[in-house]
Amino acid sequence: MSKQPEQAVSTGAAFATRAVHAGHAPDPQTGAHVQPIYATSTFSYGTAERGARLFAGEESGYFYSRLSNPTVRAFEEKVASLEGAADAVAFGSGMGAASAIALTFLKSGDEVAFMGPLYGGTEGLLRGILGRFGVTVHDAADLNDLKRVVNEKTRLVWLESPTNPTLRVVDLNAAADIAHAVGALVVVDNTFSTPYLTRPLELGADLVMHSATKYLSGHGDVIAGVVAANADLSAELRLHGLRHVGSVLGPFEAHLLLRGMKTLPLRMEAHCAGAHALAEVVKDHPAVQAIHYPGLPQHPGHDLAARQMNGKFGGLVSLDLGTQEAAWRFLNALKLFTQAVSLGDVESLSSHPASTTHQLLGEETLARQGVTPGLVRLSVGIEDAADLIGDVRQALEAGGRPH
Ligand code: 3LM
Repeated sequence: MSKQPEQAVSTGAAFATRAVHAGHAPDPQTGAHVQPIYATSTFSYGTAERGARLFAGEESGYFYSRLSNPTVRAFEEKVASLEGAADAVAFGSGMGAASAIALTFLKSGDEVAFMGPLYGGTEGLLRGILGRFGVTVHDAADLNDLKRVVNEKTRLVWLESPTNPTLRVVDLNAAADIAHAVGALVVVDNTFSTPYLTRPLELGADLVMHSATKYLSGHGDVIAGVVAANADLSAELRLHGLRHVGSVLGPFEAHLLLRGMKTLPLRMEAHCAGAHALAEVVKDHPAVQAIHYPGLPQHPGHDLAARQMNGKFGGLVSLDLGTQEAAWRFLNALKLFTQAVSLGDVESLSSHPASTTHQLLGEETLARQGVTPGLVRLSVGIEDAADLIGDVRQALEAGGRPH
């Protein structure tokens, strides 16, 4: 058995090759073909001298799984490779990643600007918690508004594209220019696009975060988060946001993520094709008052999405059915789309954002951000598109008639 570690995949390899191979290689000791699960909290450093060197950062190596673990490290390296980042740091959830960014890079007196809507939990963090620590938060309606609210105190500009749940496409390059003009760092939550469609670091972002719970995992069996960035920002985030805050990803979850990410390109192709086909069919249905899908030419962000999302438009479709009653009737009539929050799973999921994921934002904010009572969010899975379209059609028919 060879003791030589095999070459990790080269950075020049294509995306699908890196999705399969980046971050791990057959284990040099055993030849194990899949990255082993290192279920250990601590690592023997052998001598007191080596322990001191590890803690002083004079020698690199594993010594405690809150700081680093080989299975988790493989996941971080795979994400870094796919996002085109120097490094990545894994967290126990998407919200763990978001709060680590806030606690690492903000201090009292700083300001944060975001372009809403963001995922309800992220807005909850920004609006509900940061104010208590003396951080001022601005909600910008569009790029002009963003330009107006940023100033020399702005430390972070927080963006999502497409937005959850309204699927607005944000011009990341233009927003990054506005942020950098005042010296702010740009955080892009890339959960909805995934690096297969959009690589925000190439468009000027400084930190790219994910709820890895969603498309990166793809199978609805793990809660996880991750942030990709350059070496300096990653090191700061690992030291303060991970080591001193502690939202840690476990090795079993990292294993599931590594397995899921190998098929990210295949799954994204299927999600995008299914969502596009569904949007084309239901857009003219009389029960649909508005449809939000960046792949439709009438979507205001269509041209931008075509450039920014690798010619594809994602796996989410939001429909406005006019009233909460119509939305709920529709959701209750769906058979293949499971009613559940979350998204990006191989199974199709459906939800009513105003009463679930975004409920805490309150009526006034929801109305301003377009999260209307009639809005339903469909996360299109990888089932047969004709079956999914048939299900949505029958539920639209049923939704038109009160029970
Ligand atoms: C949801 N979203 O159904 P976790 N960023 C984005 C997200 O969509 C999410 C997070 C961060 C949903 C979850 S709501 C109770 C269920 C764009 C999560 C947070 O901490 O891994 O859940 O990520 O929209």
